[in-house]
Amino acid sequence: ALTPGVDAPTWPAEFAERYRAAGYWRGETFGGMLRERAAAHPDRVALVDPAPERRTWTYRQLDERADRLAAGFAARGIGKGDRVVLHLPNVGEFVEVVFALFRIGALPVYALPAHRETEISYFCSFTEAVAYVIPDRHAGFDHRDLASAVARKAPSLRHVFVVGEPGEHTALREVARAPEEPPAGPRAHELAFLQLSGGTTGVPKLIPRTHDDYLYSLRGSNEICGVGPGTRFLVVLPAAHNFPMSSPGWLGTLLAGGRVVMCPRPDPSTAFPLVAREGITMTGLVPPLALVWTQAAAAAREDLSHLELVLVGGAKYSEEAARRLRPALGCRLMQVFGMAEGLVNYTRLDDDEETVVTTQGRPISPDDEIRIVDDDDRDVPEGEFGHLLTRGPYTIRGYWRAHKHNARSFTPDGFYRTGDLVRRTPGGHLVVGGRAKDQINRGGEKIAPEEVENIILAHPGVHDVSVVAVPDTYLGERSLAYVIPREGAAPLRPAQIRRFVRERGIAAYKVPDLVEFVTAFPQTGIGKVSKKGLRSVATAADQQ
Ligand code: J2J
Repeated sequence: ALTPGVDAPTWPAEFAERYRAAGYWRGETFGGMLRERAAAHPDRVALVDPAPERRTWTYRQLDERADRLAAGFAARGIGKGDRVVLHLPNVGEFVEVVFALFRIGALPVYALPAHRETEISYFCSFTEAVAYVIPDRHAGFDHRDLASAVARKAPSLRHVFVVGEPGEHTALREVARAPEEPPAGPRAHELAFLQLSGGTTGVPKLIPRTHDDYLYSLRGSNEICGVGPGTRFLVVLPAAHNFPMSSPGWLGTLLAGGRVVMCPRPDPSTAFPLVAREGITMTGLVPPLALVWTQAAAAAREDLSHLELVLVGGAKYSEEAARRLRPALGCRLMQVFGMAEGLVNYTRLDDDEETVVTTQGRPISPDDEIRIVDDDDRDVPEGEFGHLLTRGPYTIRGYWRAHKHNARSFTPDGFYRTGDLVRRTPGGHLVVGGRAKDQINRGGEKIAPEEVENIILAHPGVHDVSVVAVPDTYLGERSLAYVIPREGAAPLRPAQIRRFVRERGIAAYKVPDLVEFVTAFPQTGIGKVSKKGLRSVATAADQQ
């Protein structure tokens, strides 16, 4: 399960050789990386968890903690290649557990805090996970009950580890034990973890990333963003998401020997005091949050002067909003257009203001291959919009155990079909101009309409449903479910559909924002529902 190529396509040998020769892939693992950092500067603070009372980990303490937890996991039979679904909010234990799993070569599967029974059961069953790691309660929700329900459904699950009070499960604090002989860790070309795709299909796809490829993207990101030992990075977005993890994120900061500070909630009233108290220099935000921070900064009494750089990405950031960020927060702005599948683009620190506010940056690597093509995979004329295809030293060649889907998401020569529509400026920067994939980008949170449609279709009063994006001034997009009621069924109200979806146990951001009842969907030539048609109907309605 660990070797790329078995459960997912990997880079052909000639590419791997090239990436090694270029010095991108250095044969380093995450476990080894932390060991080196701890040897180089053992007493420097690596990690701060400010809530409820402030806890810190030096590099040596984090390294020792990872060893002890790794020993405890190994003693419970968790070994190389095993999958472990990690469902923790922004707490220090997130980092401890991840490095413990890296040490033994078990693969974290990064669930988002918002995920609920539908998603978690799927991750546990599909990956045949042996363990599931949760907080006791978070944001008013008891994860222990969720874990009990999931354990009944996923036969592979042998352990539930709880940060806090364990209930009927195992307390994470009981797991650590003195390390005996160090376990044979993973090799750098093997998988490090499974990241989640935003998704366009009924179930989320899993993204297999290796130590080699991910560490390269971190090194590249650190150089571009100027991350160093003095960096203090605030993890505002969920730590499990690829953006705050790697662009340059908490992993990039640890690689550079800097300090990671966990932010329990993203609102300015929580984050600004932390920025001031912890002397935060860098963070990453999605556009709606950047807007909230920009507005709140005017009235803020906290000292935000340590903040040097804010990265904004995950969804399209409007030019007007981008122009206001720097004056309001007194720091520099960098736009980032990335994806968990690999390719990450940044504007650069030496780009002029126009480039920073009007483009989404250019790739990390000179070996990131970019193609911009029409519907028939032919290159469009330079400067015109087209589909973005990419291949490179940290972009996957296929999803994990999804061979059929891979044939559609990748070209025969290994380019990933991002589903994004972009154009390239004369300066080589990309401008995102929309999307061809069937996905809703709700302020950076991705929704696969098919997943929500499948749930709504289970409602007895529903004949058919189509979920589409509608424009929204704050979030960029919201979701709208067009529902065709079943003939003869009792009349439905929108709230009933929304409640039905919520009660199925799904992430709250996937519950349709709006529900409308219709008698038919717009049709395309071949008689299939036209999502594009539905979107334009919705847009027109929105503008009335
Ligand atoms: C427009 N669309 C964007 C942007 C992502 C860094 C930053 C973001 C992600 C991420 C990430 C966008 N403007 N600036 O992993 O490391 C949309 C595109 C893209 C999809 C990927 C990172 N930045 N997007 O958002 O895997 O549609 O990663 O294909 O969640 O988000 O989503 P995701």
